[in-house]
Amino acid sequence: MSEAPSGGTPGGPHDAAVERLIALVADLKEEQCLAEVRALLAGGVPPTVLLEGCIEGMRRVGMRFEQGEYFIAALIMAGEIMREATELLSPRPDPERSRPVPGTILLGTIQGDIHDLGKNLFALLLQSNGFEVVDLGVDVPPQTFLAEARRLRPHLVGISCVLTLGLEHLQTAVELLHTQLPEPCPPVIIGGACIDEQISRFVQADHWARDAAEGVRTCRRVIEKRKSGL
Ligand code: B12
Repeated sequence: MSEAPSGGTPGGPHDAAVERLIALVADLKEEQCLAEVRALLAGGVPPTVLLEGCIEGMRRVGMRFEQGEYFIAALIMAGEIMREATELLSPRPDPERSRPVPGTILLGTIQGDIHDLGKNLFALLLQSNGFEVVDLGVDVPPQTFLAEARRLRPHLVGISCVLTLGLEHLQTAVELLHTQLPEPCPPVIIGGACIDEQISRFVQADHWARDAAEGVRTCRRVIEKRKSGL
């Protein structure tokens, strides 16, 4: 498999620095990695570029795990590095952008899955764009998504699914949300490492997003459309 960064602009001004960061995450060099993040931030590299680098590093950790080079302890370590890096890189709420409250998103990671770094990143990005987020946490059963959607009447329901093992529950959750709520039922947006266009169609989600930033843009678009009655 190729080791090229999945995001960003190849040949961009920060390429070398981001490559260094990716390698530090992939090699699980916690202290050096966080020091690099701080230094690059101070040097003016945009947080989004650094986050993409960290995510690419995590992807490489996953590949090494698949190839038998890393074991579960490495995934735990990588999770910790990502959590700390995310803290450093978290977008702060921007009062300018958050003036018209865009809406409420009910969010959680599907049953059987305890991966939450991607979900948390999506929640942070939503909040920094003025959305209200109700986070149900991880390992959330389909029935809980339904019960909370019925109670809270959110504008959208966001479900994170990183493990392929979660797909069956994801499909059930989408079906329950589509069939058991009074009209207009909230659209469902899904995301996570195992989600793509094909999976999204298979589980009949209304929307899917490749990454958290695309997810936020989709939520905004969907809510604006609904509000303007389109
Ligand atoms: C860190 C990690 C862990 C940590 C998680 C820590 C945590 N708090 O989340 C721990 C150690 C707990 C873990 C456990 C396991 N893991 Co793991 N893990 C990873 C790893 C290395 C990184 C995941 C990650 O956080 N990435 C960074 C985040 C930011 O990326 P992300 O989740 O994709 O999120 C982005 C987008 O997808 C999107 N997004 C995410 N959610 C949502 C939701 C919505 C609505 C939207 C719009 C967008 C969105 O936004 C994010 C930012 O753009 C991946 C490798 C990989 N390639 O992903 C393996 C990986 C996901 N794990 C894997 C496996 C197999 C496991 C275990 C089964 C291992 C085991 N034998 O026990 C267990 C399962 C535990 C469970 N029941 O969930 C496999 C999954 C294979 C599969 N397809 O099912 C992977 C792919 C590794 C591999 N290549 O084999 N893991």
